[in-house]
Amino acid sequence: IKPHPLLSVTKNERRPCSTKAAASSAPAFSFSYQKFVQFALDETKLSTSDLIPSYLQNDFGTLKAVDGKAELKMCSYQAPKIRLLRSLFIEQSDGMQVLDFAVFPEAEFDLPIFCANFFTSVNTNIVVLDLNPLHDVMNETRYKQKYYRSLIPLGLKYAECANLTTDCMQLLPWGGKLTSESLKFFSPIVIWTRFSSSHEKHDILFSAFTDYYKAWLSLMNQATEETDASQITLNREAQHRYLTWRAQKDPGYHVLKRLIGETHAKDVVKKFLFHGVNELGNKTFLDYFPEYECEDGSINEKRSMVGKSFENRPWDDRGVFIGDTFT
Ligand code: BLA
Repeated sequence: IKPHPLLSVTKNERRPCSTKAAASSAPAFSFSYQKFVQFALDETKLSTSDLIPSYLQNDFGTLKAVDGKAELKMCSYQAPKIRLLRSLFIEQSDGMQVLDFAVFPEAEFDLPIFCANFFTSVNTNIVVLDLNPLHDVMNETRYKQKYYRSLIPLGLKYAECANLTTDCMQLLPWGGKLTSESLKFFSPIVIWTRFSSSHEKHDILFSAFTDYYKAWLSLMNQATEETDASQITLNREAQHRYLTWRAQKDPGYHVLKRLIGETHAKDVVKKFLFHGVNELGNKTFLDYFPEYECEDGSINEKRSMVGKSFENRPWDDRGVFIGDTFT
């Protein structure tokens, strides 16, 4: 069997902006998500000459964890079609690393939201990489066709192998059951995977990140501004609903709370990571997700009301949803 071409990805060891090499107590091999951020920034600048720092940079830069063992580095930008491009990179001396990188379009564009969420600990990596759909891709075909039809081969490159021949292997296989509600925010090309760290896997992940990011930039370059006010309102509300979900239920929150305490964690989530949750709309979490309401009117702390499901990838190789439908 020929080795898969992606298994010999060339190493790109450029050091990004303000990053020093990994801490001295870094794990067996040194690897850093910071190069992902640098790639994305360089590539965005090639696509849009108008990328400028966001005013959020004044309040969200570098933070030290309360125990002094981890550092959080945040950066944020905007551009004519980009409401917010922001990145949170966390590095802890025991080898834990986190990247939360997202790009949110302006409401005049119905572009997907670029989403890269990577959590690495000594034992495991938890990865979500996707162009999260702004609108429904399960029941409506128009939006799905508009953005994902041409991207299905890209999804298959990393997630599938069933129909390929000799060099077939699943590079980033489906990560198993997940919070059922999350799936509605994912696209047919989502990469949801878990793996133990290795050079190979991290190289493949970098390759997937660069491919997905270039695909997103190309959609952005082609996107034309919506002028119909009611469509812009729909886009804005869809983005607000997405931000509301993530600001309330993101699995990263508990890690942030442990690192920087509850007050800072809430600020980072609501004012930085999911900035817009207080600005783009007035609806509350329970307006969007009423099934989370407790008898006393508070929000259920559980991440999922439905439970976990989707043991296997619930899209076929044409991007048709084949999972059980759920409410
Ligand atoms: C786990 N993170 C997960 C899981 C998903 C995501 C799907 C698997 C657990 C689950 O079923 O929910 C990611 N979920 C997402 C994303 C969306 C979503 C991106 O709904 C978007 C709509 N993860 C981070 C950050 C940290 C992090 C920044 O993105 C830490 C600061 C940690 N994620 C983290 C941890 C777990 C996890 C520790 C395992 C714990 C758990 O399963 O709850």
